[in-house]
Order: sequence, then structure tokens, then C-alpha cells
Amino acid sequence: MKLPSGKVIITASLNGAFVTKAINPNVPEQPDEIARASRQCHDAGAAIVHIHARDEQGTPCGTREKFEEILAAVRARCSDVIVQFSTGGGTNLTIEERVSCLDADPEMASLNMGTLMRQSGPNAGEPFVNMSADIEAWAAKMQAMRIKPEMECYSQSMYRDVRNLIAKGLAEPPYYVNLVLGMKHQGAVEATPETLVSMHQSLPEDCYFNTTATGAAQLPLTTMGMVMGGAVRVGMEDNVYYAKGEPVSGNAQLVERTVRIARELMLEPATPDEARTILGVVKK
Ligand code: KMH
Ligand code: ZN
Repeated sequence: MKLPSGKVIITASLNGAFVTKAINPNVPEQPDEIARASRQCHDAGAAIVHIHARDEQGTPCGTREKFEEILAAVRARCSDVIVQFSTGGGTNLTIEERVSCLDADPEMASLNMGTLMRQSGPNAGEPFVNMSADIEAWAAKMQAMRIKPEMECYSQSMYRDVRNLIAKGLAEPPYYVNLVLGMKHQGAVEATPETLVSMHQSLPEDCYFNTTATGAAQLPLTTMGMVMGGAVRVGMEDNVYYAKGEPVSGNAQLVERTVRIARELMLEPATPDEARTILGVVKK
């Protein structure tokens, strides 16, 4: 499904699990940094902020307390933006730690729709596990808590689990699928115009789609995604360079560029409340 004409929903993916300050010192890790970045991105035009939790050393962590602390910090600086916590977490987290974010009762959370195999870094050979039974359990918990899932699909094969949730009534329409392009994991598609078009063409019914692309593909493929009538995700989780050799100065810099391009395409960034109405997100 296309977004209502003239609108684009922009998500800022603030930090992720892998980007450290050694990679880019502007990545927000601590609750107040995350809160400030959320406000800046909201003011630049983002309706949603996608957030991973980090401990005092910047290592990915997953406890209800930390997510509650982050949510409170964001709300203190920005009452309006939609907070989407990651259940993807980090390579060092147990499944229980990953989904502890749900206990903080965010408006949205990511829901990874299949298992991938890590092929690089210290965790090469370890799977990023998202079994169908787990996906169903997390979806059921989100449904009960009225947390809107963003279903992360890294290849068309993951649409099988999207259709499974729909068939079992474990998700509420309109469904929201994030086309995640360019992850290095085995099982993920590369980030090219062809893979974006191919994944878009085979989207399950009644789905709004978001376009996420890693690295240098983020700019061209999110631009394509807007032309195709989708939502887009930009941010330092997925891309730490503004241009070749020029580190991103902050997440808002990427949001500002996306808004400029959107307006050239006659699109206005949806406000958080407009995004709630379009996606069926319950305000909390
Ligand atoms: N790292 C992104 C490409 C999640 O956090 O749950 C995928 C992601 C999934 O953001
Ligand atoms: Zn993430």
C-alpha cells in the first residue's frame, strides 16, 4: 500500500547495536544523548525514532529499567515523537534481554521476521535467531500491549512469517513492513534498486512499507522508496557517513536531507500524530 498522497513517514534510526563512538563520536548512546537526538530528529521532520539501549560503556544492553529510563528521557525532551524500541538488540544479548524493551511499553517495537547468519565480526558463524514460534509469541505480546510492530524483512522469504502472523490474527492491519536492504548477514538481500523493487512487488497484502538501506545505499534507496509511496528510515544505525569521507554530524543531518528531498518530490513529512493515524499506532 502507498502512504496517503503527499505524505512520507520518516524514521530516524539513532544508534543500533554496532556503531560505537570510535566509529562516529556523534552516535547517541546514553539516555540523555538519545533524548536530545530524538528531539533534534523530531524537529527536523522525523515522526518515529528507532532506539537500541546501551549501557554506561556504550555496549548494547536489554533491561526493562534501561528502556524505561530511555523512554522517560525522550519524553522529557520530546513528548510527541513515536518511540520504537528495537527487539533486535545486540549480538551479546539473550532473547529475553532483547525483548525486555516491550516491558517498557513503547508505542512501537521492531519485530524481526526471520533468522539470519552473521558472517563478519567477532560473532561470525553465530545466528541472529528469530524462530517462527518466537515471532508469534512476541507478536502476541505486542498485540496485547497495543505495541505496533514494525516487521523487519531482510528478504522475501521472511514474508512467509508476515503472512503467518496475519493468518493467525497476531497482527492488526494496516501491517507495517520494513524492507531492510544491505545487511551483511547471510540470508539478507543486498541494497540495490532491483532488490528494493523486487521486495516491494511481492509485499503481502495490506502492508505499508518502509525502506531501510545500509551505508551509501541509504540515500538513493530511501529516495526511491519515497517515489514508490513508502515510508523511509535514515540514521546512524544504518549509515555513519553523510557523503564519501564525511562522517554524519548527527542523526538530524540525515533527516534534514530526507525532508529536503521529500519536499522536492512534493511530499510533506508526516507528523507523529499523522503517522499514528496512518499506521494505527496507539498514543501512550
Ligand atoms: N540493524 C538494522 C538493519 C532491529 O533493530 O530490530 C535492523 C534493525 C532491526 O534495526
Ligand atoms: Zn535496529
